[in-house]
Amino acid sequence: MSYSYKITLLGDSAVGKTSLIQRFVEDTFAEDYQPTLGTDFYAKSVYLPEIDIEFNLTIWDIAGQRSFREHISKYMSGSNGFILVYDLTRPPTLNNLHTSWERDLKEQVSSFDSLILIGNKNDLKNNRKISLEDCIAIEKSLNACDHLEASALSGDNVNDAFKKITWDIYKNNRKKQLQNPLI
Ligand code: G3D
Ligand code: MG
Repeated sequence: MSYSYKITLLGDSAVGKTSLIQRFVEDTFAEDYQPTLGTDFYAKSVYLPEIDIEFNLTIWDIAGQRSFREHISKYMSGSNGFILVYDLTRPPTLNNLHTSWERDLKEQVSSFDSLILIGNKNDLKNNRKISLEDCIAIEKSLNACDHLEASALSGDNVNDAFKKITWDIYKNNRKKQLQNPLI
């Protein structure tokens, strides 16, 4: 049996969405910043040894600029999971997850299986401006399955974040199927 999931990354411009995807998909980090225009998507499979299953992931990278926001519902629909990304050195990017991106999600996506939070750029230890308490408060209010601090630059926690959300989607899908075997 093969499993295919769509995972979409959301968050403000320049928090590192494209960099996280590139680290995960190609294990590279590009210094030259090319803002994402519109939408890109990538494919990568991930193997979870605990359950001996390989998952085919399609990962969608959506531009953070406000001008694209009204068009994004069609890209977000059908996503099994969302990765909400903020920048540990810029507090407004965390608050915007709560006030702006979460609102878009609620308005535009009827249902999804999992949501995880990534605080990116944890390599910039001296520039960190967000406390752990603030992150945990937002994690709770968004009802996220987990919250990870990661770095696309060093690679820290990047694979783990994608594996965790894959596992959580799988688990929640199984739960739904057991509750309603006709799905
Ligand atoms: P976006 O797709 O969310 O808009 P990008 O963000 O992936 O394009 O990254 C925006 C900027 O942040 C880029 O820098 C990129 O190199 C940097 N960046 C992304 N991830 C990390 C990280 O983990 N650590 C550090 N230190 N920088 C990161 P520039 O300078 O090109 O704007
Ligand atoms: Mg981008």
